Amino acid sequence: MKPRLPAVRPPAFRGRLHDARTATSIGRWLGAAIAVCFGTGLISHYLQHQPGWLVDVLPSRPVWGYRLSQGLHVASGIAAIPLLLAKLWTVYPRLFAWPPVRSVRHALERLSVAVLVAGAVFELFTGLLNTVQWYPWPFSFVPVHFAVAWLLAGALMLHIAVKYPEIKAHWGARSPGTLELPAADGPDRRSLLTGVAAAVGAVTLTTVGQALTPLKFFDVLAPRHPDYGAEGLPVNRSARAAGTTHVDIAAYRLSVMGPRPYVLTFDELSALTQHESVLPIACVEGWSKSAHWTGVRMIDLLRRAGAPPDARVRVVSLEQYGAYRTMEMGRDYAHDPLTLLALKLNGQTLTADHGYPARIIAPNRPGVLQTKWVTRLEVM
Ligand SMILES: Nc1nc2c(c(=O)[nH]1)N[C@H]1C(S)=C(S)[C@@H](COP(=O)(O)O)O[C@H]1N2
Ligand SMILES: [Mo]
Repeated sequence: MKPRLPAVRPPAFRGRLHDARTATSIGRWLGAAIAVCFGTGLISHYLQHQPGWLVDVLPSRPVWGYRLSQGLHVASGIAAIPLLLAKLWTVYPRLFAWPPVRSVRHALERLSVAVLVAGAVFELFTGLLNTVQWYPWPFSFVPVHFAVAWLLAGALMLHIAVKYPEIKAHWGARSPGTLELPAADGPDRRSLLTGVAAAVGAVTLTTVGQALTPLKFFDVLAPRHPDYGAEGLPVNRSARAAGTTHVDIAAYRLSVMGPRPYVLTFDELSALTQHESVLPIACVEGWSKSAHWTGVRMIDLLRRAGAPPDARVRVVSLEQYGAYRTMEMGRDYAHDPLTLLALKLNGQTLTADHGYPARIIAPNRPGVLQTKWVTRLEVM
């Protein structure tokens, strides 16, 4: 005998694919992806927009920290897209539930779902477009993406709380005691879940190589490929866009302001003790690549200016306009022996696109703070 269908389910949605068990199966993976995305998003936000009280606490190690965290942020966000679509497809018959509001709990549930769906769609959409640096909206991406992330996190907690009884009933591999559902999973559910897993695998495999270089061969869909760019390293803001294509090297000066300020020509800078660091550029947009950098240690430049051991430093670029022409470094970063004012990349003089004549490279740092075309350091 067929189990009786609940009255709220219209006849068109008879299959098991729209039931609470399927919703739970997909929901826990979606929830996990959102949790990873949220956590790594917070890390990214606070590393890039360091609030005053954090500046001197943020660690410059591990060197690969930001690369891992931002790689996970973008990968979990991309994986969440097919998961969200599958989840919405699974639960959409509930949109037509009648009556629309049955109780206070039900009203709360529907409200949280509305915020949840809108927030999730907004975050994944704006995040995805940000990876291709396309901003077809009138607001600024970072503060809005950040604010809606909190809204989404709140709505998700509420949703989990409201749905807790159903989630609990359907969590296990088999759910004995749930009358609505027979113990065995039909091939329809298994096919759906396999299809969703395949979709997640496919979008992950074809994009994750932008940060996880051993998989770069499969990187056919990500906006960047780790190997395409001058000196085998992608370029975000080009010298042409920044107006720094033709730096007159005879006129170039590095000024270091501090208790004992000084000015160096490019030749004098090149004559200082050179050090090597192997560090990645890890762009907030998701691509990342490690490279071999040669240059003068920041700590040596600061000591020479008589900077105290807990000094921060402000870095100024030759670039005239642009959001990233200046940047500040906390104590840990400024005094990390791996932090360089780099003059060479992979053994060759920097190209204009990579920041000729001199650029910052520091460990565990978002790409946007790896300032190019550096002309001034200010001890703070
Ligand atoms: N002066 C300046 N430096 C900059 C930028 C910029 O716009 N202006 N962009 C940053 C960003 S977003 C990234 S990801 C890195 C990329 O470095 P690359 O182009 O050498 O790979 O440079 C950073 N340095
Ligand atoms: Mo970047």
